Amino acid sequence: HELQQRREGDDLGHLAAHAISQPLVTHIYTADPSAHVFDGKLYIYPSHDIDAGAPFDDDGGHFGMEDYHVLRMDSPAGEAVDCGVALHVRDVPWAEKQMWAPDAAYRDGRYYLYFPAKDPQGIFRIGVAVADHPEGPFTAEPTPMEGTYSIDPAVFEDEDGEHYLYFGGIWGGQLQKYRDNRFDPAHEEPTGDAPALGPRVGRLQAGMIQLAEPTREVVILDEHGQPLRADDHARRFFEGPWLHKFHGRYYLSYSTGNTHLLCYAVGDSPYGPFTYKGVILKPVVGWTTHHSICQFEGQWWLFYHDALLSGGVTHLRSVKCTPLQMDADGAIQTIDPYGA
Ligand code: FUB
Repeated sequence: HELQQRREGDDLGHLAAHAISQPLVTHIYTADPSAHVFDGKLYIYPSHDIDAGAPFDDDGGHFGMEDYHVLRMDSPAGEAVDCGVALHVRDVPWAEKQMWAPDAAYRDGRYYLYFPAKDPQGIFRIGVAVADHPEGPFTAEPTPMEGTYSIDPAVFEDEDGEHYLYFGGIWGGQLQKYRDNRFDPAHEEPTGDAPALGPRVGRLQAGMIQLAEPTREVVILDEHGQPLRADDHARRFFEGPWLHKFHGRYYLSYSTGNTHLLCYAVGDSPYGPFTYKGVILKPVVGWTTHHSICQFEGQWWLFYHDALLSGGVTHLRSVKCTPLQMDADGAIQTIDPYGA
């Protein structure tokens, strides 16, 4: 079963001995870390993994998360403090279940938590919640953000102060059910030499709780300037978009899902297009891989997760961080999470 533990044949003890980093916290399971520097400290906004008792299915129904905890660190080398429950699904009027990968942003004295969850009809929507402090508690808006859908929101603040919301994930994340922002349950992931689906992007209004424009598709090109093909599973977008900027260029990074890689592509606008460049992180223990990239006091860091602590249970993951080498020519050096 594809969504169950990948790498069943792995010697987890051997991988643990060679792991390049340790979980940031071990008293709870955490995943999908979105890291930001606010007020000189690192704040990490992860999913809070639990065993909700939901059966495994091909749509990720076993990822039954119910709330978010925010982690705070004085530095990447320091201890991670669990700031407690920042938002619970019971306090989100429109949401029923599956609080998946979140992100956060700051503007004009307030903090915003962006999160996906399923509504009572089983459709993923993206909501926003507001707080006066980076660790929350966050108060959810009564309805999902208009014009959003699917999963894995990520907010990028450009140097001119504009914020852009990226989102999307195929398969259980439902992105394949949409074309031109319209839902049709008959749609599936494209196949063969058709262009792969990209994540969505839209600029946010200054108030940060609505989009300023309809979202558009982010196109990822190959080395010949052609859109990545749908059957190029080692490179095509699957889920977990993230944006960062380096030497004036925009870096889109993402998970390839069923090939278990974190990849990156580079462009000259937050809207893209982006050209595929390479692999950031080789496969981790567990089916999913999901990350963020954050600069702290001049050093770039990769925040990611794996399922080593739970012995490979794919929906019980732990967030970790490791230095990320951005070369002067703009290339990112590939990381092996187990040091080989
Ligand atoms: O944590 C639930 C889902 O698994 C996330 O939304 C995906 O990115 C994957 O990590």
